Amino acid sequence: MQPDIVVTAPLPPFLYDPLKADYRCHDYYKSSHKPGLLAAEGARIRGLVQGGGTVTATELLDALPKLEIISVFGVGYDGVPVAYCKSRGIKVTNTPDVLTDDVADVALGLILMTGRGFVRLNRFVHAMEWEKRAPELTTKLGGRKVGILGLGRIGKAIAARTEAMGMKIAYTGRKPQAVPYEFIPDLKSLAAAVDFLVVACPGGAATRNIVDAEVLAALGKKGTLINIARGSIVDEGAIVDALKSETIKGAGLDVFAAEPHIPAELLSMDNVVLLPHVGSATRETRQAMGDLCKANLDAWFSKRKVLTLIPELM
Ligand code: 8YV
Repeated sequence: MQPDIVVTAPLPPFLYDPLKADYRCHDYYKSSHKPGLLAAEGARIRGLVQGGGTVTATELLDALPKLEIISVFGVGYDGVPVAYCKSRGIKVTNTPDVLTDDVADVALGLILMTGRGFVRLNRFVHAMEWEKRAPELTTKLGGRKVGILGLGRIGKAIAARTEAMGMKIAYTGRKPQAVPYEFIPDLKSLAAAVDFLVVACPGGAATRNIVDAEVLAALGKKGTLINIARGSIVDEGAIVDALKSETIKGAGLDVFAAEPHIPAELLSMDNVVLLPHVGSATRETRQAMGDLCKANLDAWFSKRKVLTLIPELM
């Protein structure tokens, strides 16, 4: 008999269709009567599929007494109550590695777009301004310093890309690593030392709003904030204030606190580049993420094994 699984996020057809072929899927995300769905099917459900940013409430998991595995379609699992899952022996898997390069490309793109003013200059050409005057001069990136908050797989891929452009690299994190980059233990000091502060650490309670008004003040007028990780890590009100008061030079943001909502003030600013959370959004990578998300479920239900268990549960 096909295992019952519940789906709590919108999934692309290249993941959802194969899931439907092998599992009895219950679409909690689209359901207009969620309590009814849980009452009717909850006791049978053995798997849950969610997105990277999806917040899974423990109340939902309480209604799934037979749940064995949560397979996250994404690398971030900040929306999963990990301690709760551990206590119930629920496996949690994610999709690391397959998206690392694409997310790092977006960070590099945001550095180029903000530092070299490419988005503003693109608008300049479209508005026929070039016919009237010379384009602005921007900032040379070679020799500038990038500070990476969270030197994990994605942070390291960002370091490799920016290093190739002749930029200097510093980083902060829980501990120094065996890498040829400068370790600065404290986030505020890192911000003070760099031209681009790149947020690349996991979201969740431990990192909520750690990039706050003080860190942004330390980044200062020379500095640009880049975020490709989670909106929750940066105090969004503080970014708006810092940009409005020109406390920082600019920002390149792919992630936001309440996606897809973006604070109106950010939309009208010229020194901000905004993307709609597209770090992993290439056909190739989303397919690979979908394949891995399903492969984790398949391995669990056929062999009681998973491929990419999250580190906290290892
Ligand atoms: C995806 C992400 O947009 O991997 C993550 O943690 O945030 C993104 O790659 C998301 O997971 C799709 O559900």
